[in-house]
Amino acid sequence: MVELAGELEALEAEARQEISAAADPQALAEVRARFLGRKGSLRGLLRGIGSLPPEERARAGEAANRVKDRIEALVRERREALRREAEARSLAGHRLDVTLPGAGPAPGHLHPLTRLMRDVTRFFHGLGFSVEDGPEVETEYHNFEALNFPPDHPAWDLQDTFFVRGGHVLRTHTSPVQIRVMTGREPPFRFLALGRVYRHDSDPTHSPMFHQVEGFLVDDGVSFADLKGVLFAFARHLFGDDTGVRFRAHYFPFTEPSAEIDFSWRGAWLEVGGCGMIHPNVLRECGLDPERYQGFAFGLGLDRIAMVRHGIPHIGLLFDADQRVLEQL
Ligand code: FA5
Repeated sequence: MVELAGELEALEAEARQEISAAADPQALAEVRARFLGRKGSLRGLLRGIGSLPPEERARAGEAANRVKDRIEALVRERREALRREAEARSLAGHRLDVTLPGAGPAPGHLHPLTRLMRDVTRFFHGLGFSVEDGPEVETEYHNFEALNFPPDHPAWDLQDTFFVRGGHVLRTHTSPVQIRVMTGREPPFRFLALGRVYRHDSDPTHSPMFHQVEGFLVDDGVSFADLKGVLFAFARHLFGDDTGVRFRAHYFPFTEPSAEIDFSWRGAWLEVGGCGMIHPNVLRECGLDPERYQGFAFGLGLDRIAMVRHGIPHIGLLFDADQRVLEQL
């Protein structure tokens, strides 16, 4: 019996040492199995109990059970200590800094064309132009006839028109706003009209729906030089002080003389629109005396300007509403 007590004591001391050395729950489970498992050291010791006299057997059994309970308690303690250590390590690794700024929703921004239209409007406000509006479903009269397109003239096809039943079209340009604004009013006029226009047209630089800005000024003594001055100032506002402007003789039924306008952009010429002195027939159609009043008008494509400003290779990218593209603009 004395011998057994000594062996139990040694076993307990050995278990205590190994338990406190177990570095993780897996190692701890192995230590426990080695000492208390079915093939463990304690069972091995107890096998000898059978050879003891019966009165000693019970005491030996009790002593062994006490050792077992103590080892179990040590394992529990160590398991709990390991759990606390792991928790402390995890907390230290995932430290929460409550002073960091929160992840708010990403701020949106205005569409590049909206920004451009606001910029254009602000610039022309500075020159005394105010903004007028017109319908996108327009009468053939305002879109063509009143602008001096002869009826059934092939010029109607120049603009690849979308026809709507009942003498209406989707406006092919912003010029009909000239007619709506000038009719029944007395000059001086200084107006701007911006918005969507439509043409049966589609390729990397042409879209069936696009945007124009129309500017027109009517007064007495207005000349082509005034038109040039305004467009030069506008080009420089848009693209910088070394921007060139080029006028190429052209034909529009509603202006005479007429020109196409190019702005220079990084060494290349970019066709931005058309312009000219408002045709006497148009002034007359609006009830104005062409002997007394002269005016200039211009119509520029805004999408092209937005494309070069942002380096967009295909006009469709402006309208696809692709978040990945718009976020870059
Ligand atoms: C006109 O639309 C005339 N109304 C401009 C004008 C106004 C002339 C006042 C005289 C006086 P044009 O068809 O050239 O002109 O179109 C003007 C500009 O719109 C073009 O230079 C181009 O920049 C743009 N544009 C034309 N078609 C498209 C299209 N399908 N997609 C994108 N931009 C276009």
